[in-house]
Parts: sequence; structure tokens; C-alpha cells
Amino acid sequence: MSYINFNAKSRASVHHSQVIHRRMRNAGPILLLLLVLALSFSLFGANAFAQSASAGKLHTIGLWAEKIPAGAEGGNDRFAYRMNSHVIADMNGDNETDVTARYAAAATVPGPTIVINEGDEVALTLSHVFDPGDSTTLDQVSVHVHGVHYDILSDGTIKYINLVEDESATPVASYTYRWIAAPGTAGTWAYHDHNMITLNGAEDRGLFGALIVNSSTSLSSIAKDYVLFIGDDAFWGTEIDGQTGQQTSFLHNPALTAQQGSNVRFHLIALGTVTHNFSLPGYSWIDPGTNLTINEKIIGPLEKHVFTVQAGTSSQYLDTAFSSSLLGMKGDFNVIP
Ligand SMILES: [Cu+2]
Repeated sequence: MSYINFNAKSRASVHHSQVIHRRMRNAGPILLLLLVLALSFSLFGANAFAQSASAGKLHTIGLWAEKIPAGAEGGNDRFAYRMNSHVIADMNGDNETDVTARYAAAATVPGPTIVINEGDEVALTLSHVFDPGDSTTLDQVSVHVHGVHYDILSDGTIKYINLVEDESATPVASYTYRWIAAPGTAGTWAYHDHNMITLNGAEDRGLFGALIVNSSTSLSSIAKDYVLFIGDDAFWGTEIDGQTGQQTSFLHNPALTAQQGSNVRFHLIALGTVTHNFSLPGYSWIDPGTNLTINEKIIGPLEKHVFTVQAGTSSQYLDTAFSSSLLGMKGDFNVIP
């Protein structure tokens, strides 16, 4: 499941410098350019330039992959991603904003939800910190993302698959992935480990999370985002505050809360192997890409479904597929007046 854009390496700055070099050879166009610049300054003021400079942002992310040892109740060790640092800046590195405080301090399942805008770029450096000093530990871990553009070095797969190199963090070296949220990539996408070979990729052990690419036309009035991964036996989720960006992750059928009258957006991503039938009794919503109003949605493995409702009365979200309902796949949707 790779969506590789081999043209993604060409950068806007390269084109700009070529254009400027061509202009240097001929003074005429330069005078014209100065005239246009002066004119637009007088018409629009400096704001027009400030806006174009802030069009796309660069997200520099440090993500750690950690081990969560099995608790007293037994079971298997889990693995999880933790946000170590997230800094947003202009493409040239100016105007840095550190948003690391939005994330949980500990590693979480699901992993951190990375929220960016169409036009942004991401440089994500993954560090392998399972068992520092233990040379017998699993040696490769990666981040493979869906939906956005990247070149072959950022696929997050092993050499056997990509024919170039192992694109993994190891106990001795981190690995940097570069993503470009080009026009047309808006949506909600999964990212996950692809390389923990002895476990056949460790998304089933906790190494997965979501990337939300908001489009320029996304509603700015979203009070909360709920990212719900649908596993074969439970929902695993993250709740994100629309104002502060603060996020909290929950294992096993989290209770979601909303302020009455506010707009909340559900992002459903199916993991695993079975088909689900999602419903939220008392609510209906527009099926994206159509003008149909629906009140339930069949979601197959690796499919996703994103919709927005206005919080009215408390309800429950649930999976009504036969085996899922036997497993109790449901959680509370609490609306606070
Ligand atoms: Cu995948």
C-alpha cells in the first residue's frame, strides 16, 4: 500500500531560482517586476506578502518508538509511538512555534495524531528507543504513511520491498522521512510501522497513528476531532480539541465528550481484517463525496470514513456488525449542555 510520487523531490525553491536567474539576463522584466511589486504594495499593503510567505508550513517532528512492557495483568508487550517534539515554521525555518505540549507526555496507542494543512511539508525523524543498550532487541522500526506524497527514500519499508535501502530507525541510528501534503492530499490517513520484521510489522502491537491533512476549505468551526481506529475487537481513539490542539488517546472503546451545539468531526479508520457497520443512533450525516444523508456506514479493512455532526443529545457510537456487537464494540458519546 504505497502511494509514491517520484516527482515529489522537485522543490518550489528550485523553480523560483531558475526564474530569477533568467530575469537577471534582461533588465526590462526586472523593471516591470519592480513596478508590479510597488503597485501591489500600495494596493494590498505588506499583508499580501505576509500571507504568501505563510502559505505552507514546515513541520519538524521527532517521534520515538517505545516499548510498553506487559502490565501485571499479563498479555504481550506493546509498542507505541511518542511525540518527542513538533515544531511548526515557515518553509525557510522562520517563525518557529513549538506545539509539543499538545501531545501526551507518554507513548500512546493510538500514536500521536499529526495535524497539518494541504500545502505543508513534514520532516519526521523516528528514533528507536525500545531497550536502550539491549543488543538483542528488535532492530528495525519505521513510519509508513498513506495519502501524502514522498519519494522512494521516505516509504518506510525495507530494502526487500523498495529495492533501495532499509528505511528504518535502528538502535544506533534514527531515520528521517519527508512528506509533502501536495494539493489533492487532504484527508485522514493512517501511518504505521512496516519494518519490525520479526513481528511482521507491528501495527497490531500498537505502532499506528493518524495524519489529518486539512484542506483550505475545511470547516474552521470544528470544536473537536475524534480519531477512532476500528480494530477487530475494539475502538481505539484520540480526542483532539479544535481550539488548543490538545490531544488525548484512549485504549478500548473511549467515552467521547462534546459541548451541546458544537460541531464535532469523526475520523474512522478500520484496521484488522473484518468489515464493520458504524452507527451513532439519533444522528445522521453527509456521506463525503456524495449528497446522501446516512445514519450508518459499512467500513471494510483499511477503509476510512470522515464526517461531521452537530452535538445534540448523548448517544453511543457502535459497530452493529454481528461479531463486533458480540464483542461489545461500542462507546459513549456524552453531550454536555
Ligand atoms: Cu499501510
